[in-house]
Amino acid sequence: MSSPIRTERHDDVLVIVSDNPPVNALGAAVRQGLEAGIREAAADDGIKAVVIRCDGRTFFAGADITEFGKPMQEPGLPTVIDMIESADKPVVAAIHGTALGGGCEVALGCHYRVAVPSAKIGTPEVKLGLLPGAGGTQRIPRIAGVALALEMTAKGDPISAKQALDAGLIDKLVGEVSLEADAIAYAREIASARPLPRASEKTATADPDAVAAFRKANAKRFRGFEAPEANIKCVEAASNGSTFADGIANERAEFMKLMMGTQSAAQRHLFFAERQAAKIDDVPADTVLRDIKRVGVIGAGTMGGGISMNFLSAGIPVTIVEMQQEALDRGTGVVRKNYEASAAKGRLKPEQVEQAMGALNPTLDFAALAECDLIIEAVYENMDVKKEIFTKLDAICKPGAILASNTSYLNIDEIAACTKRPEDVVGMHFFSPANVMKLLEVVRGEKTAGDVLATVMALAKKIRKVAVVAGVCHGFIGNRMLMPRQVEANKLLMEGATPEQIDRVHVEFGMPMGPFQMSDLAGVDIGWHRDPTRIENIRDALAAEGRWGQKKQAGFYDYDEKRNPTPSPRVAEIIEDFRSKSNMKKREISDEEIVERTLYTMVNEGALILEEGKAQRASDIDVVWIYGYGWPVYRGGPMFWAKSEGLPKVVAGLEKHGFPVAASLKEAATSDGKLK
Ligand code: 3H9
Repeated sequence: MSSPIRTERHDDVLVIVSDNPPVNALGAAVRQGLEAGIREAAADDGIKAVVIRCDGRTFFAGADITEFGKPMQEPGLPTVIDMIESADKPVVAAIHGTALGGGCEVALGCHYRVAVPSAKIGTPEVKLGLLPGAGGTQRIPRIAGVALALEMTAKGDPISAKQALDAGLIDKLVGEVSLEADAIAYAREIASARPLPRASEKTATADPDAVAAFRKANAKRFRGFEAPEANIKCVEAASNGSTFADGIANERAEFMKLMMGTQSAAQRHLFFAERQAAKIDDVPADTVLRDIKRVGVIGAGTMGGGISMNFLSAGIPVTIVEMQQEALDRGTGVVRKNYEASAAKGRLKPEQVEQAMGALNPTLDFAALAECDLIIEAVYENMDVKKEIFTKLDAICKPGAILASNTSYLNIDEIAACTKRPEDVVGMHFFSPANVMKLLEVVRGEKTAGDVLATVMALAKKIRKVAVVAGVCHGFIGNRMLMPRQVEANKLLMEGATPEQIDRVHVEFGMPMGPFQMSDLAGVDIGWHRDPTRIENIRDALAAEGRWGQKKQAGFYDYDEKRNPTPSPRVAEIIEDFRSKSNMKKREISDEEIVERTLYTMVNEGALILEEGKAQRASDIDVVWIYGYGWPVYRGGPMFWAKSEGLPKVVAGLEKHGFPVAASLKEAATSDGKLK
C-alpha cells in the first residue's frame, strides 16, 4: 500500500505532504511517513528547511480515533513530534482547515507555524473524554500561557488563526490560496535562524489565580466529567516549575488513565454514533437531493418561530404563516427578540440580525406556501387539524415540495394518507427550544421517498442539527422512551418515594433534571384534560389546584420569585391522600430501585424500538437521548450505558420488578452483548 505521505523538493526546502482523506488523521502510516520525511531532510545537505502541509480539506485533524483501544503501532505520535522538534533544520507547519488535537500538537512541535486566515486550531480531545496526549498540555501553556491553555484544552473549542497569531501559537498568516508557496518562502526566510525556537525549552509562568477562576467559572459545565479536571491538572503541572519531561510523563499517565476509562469510551462512541446516525441504511449516499431554496413554516408559536430561526440563521429564506395577524406579529416579534438577545451578547452582528429578519416573510396567506420547497407544519397536536392542513398543502404546493410535520407523537402515515403524494411527506420533530436544541428526529413514513429522507438529513447538517431517522410509532424514539420512565416515576411516588428523591437520583446520574423538575418546567397542565372535577391521579390533582409548574410558582415543588424550588408540603399531602385512597402502604424506596425502574425500563423500550425496526441502530437511540434530553454525554446514551452497566444486570433488574423483558435484550445479555 502506498504511503499517505510524500516529499517534494523545492530547491533547498523539503515539503512533506500528507494525503490521507478525509481529514488527514494521524494514523500509523502517516506517523511512519512523517518520521521518514524528517529523516530524509536531515540526511540531505542540500535541504535547509522543511515544510509540513496537508492535501485535501484540512491539516491533520488529530490522532486516528479508530486506532484507540487497539494495539499501538510504532512510532507513537509523541515520538514523531519529539523528532520534529529536535530536528536541527527548521520545520514549518503550513496550516489550513482545522489543526486539531494531535494535528495541533504536530504544529506545536514544529519550530514555526504559518496558517491561512480561515484556519482553526484547537485541542478537542476533552470532547472525547481525553486530553492532548502528545505534548499539547505542556507546549500550549509554554507558548501561549496558562489561561489560554486551560480554555483550549479543558473546554476543547478551537480558536481562529487570528486568535492563535495574537497568542503566539501562529507566527504568520499567509494567503488563503498561496499557502504552500508562502510557507516555502517563509521557510527560506528563517532557514538560518538559530537557535531554533522549541516550545519544550520555554517556561510557562504559574498562574494559580487563573486556574482557580477557571475551575470556579466552569464547575457547572464540567459536572460529572473526568477529562476537564485532568486537562487542568496537566496544564497546571506545566507551570509549576517541573521539567518538560516530567510534565510529559504526567500527561502520558493521565492520558492513558482516561483512555482506559468508561467515560472516554462513551464519548468516543458518541463521536462515531453521531456520524453514523446521518447514514440511512437503504438510501444510497449518492442519492440526488431535492433543492431547498425556501422553507415554509405553518404556525408562528414557540415551535414555529424556533424552527424558522434555524433556516434563517443558515441563510435560507422562510415564509411563516399564521391564521391571525396578532399571533403572526407576536411570533415574529419573539424571533426578532431572540436574535437581538444574541446580538447583545456579541454572538451576532446587528447587520446579521437584520439579514435574518429580512429573509423572513410573515404572512396570513396560506397560498404563499406554494413557492416553498419544504413546508414544515408546526401547529398543536391534533390529528384532525393536521389532516386539514396537509390536505390544503397538497392542493397548493408545487410538485416535488417536501411536506413535513413537526408532530412529536402522531402517526405520519395517517397524515400522509390524506395527500396524493405520501412519498413527499416526512416527520421533522424538532425539540424545544427549536433554535437551540441540537436534535432532529426525522420520521420516515411507510411511503416516504428515499430522496426526501436524504434531503432532510443533509439539510439538518446545514442547519447544524444532529438528525436521527425514526420509524412511525407513538412518540417515535425519544418520547416513546420517556413514557415508561414517567409511568414508573409516578408509581414510585405512590409507593413511597418523593419527587425530590426521584429527581435527585436522575440529577446524580447526570441528567440536567429529573422527571418532576422537567414536568414543572414544561408545565404540569400540558396534555391535561382541563376538567378540575376529574381527578384520577396525582398530576390531575396538582393541575386542578392550579399547580401548573414553574410558571405558577407551584407544581411538584414550590418556587420563589426567582424560581428556586423547595419541597412542597401540599404535594406531600396530595400524594399521601392518593396513597391512602388506594390502600397503599408507604415503604422505603432505595435509589437503586429508582434507577432500575425508571432507567432500565427505558433501555427495555429502546430494545423494543430496535426489534420493531423503528430505529436503525442502538447508537441512534443514544444520539437521540444525548442531544434531545440531556442524557449525560459521559455515559454514552441509554443503550451504551446499559452495556457498560452490564446487560445481565439490566435484565435481572427488570425481571426483579416483574417487567416483561424485550427478547433482544435477553438474548444480547446471554450472548455477544450486541444490541444491533
Ligand atoms: C487526539 O488527537 C489524541 C492526541 O492528542 C494524542 C494521541 C497520542 N480519526 O466529522 P466529519 C472521520 S484525539 C478518525 O463528518 P466534518 C469521521 O468519522 C483526536 N476518523 O467531517 C467521518 O467518517 P465517516 C482529536 C476521523 O467536515 C469523516 O472523518 N481530534 C477523525 O464535518 C468525516 O468527518 C478530534 O477530535 C479522527 N480524528 O468535520 C477531531 N476525525 O465519513 C475530530 C474525523 O466514515 N474530528 N474522522 O463518517 C472533527 O472534529 C471533524 O471530523 C472535523 C471535520 C472538524 C475535522
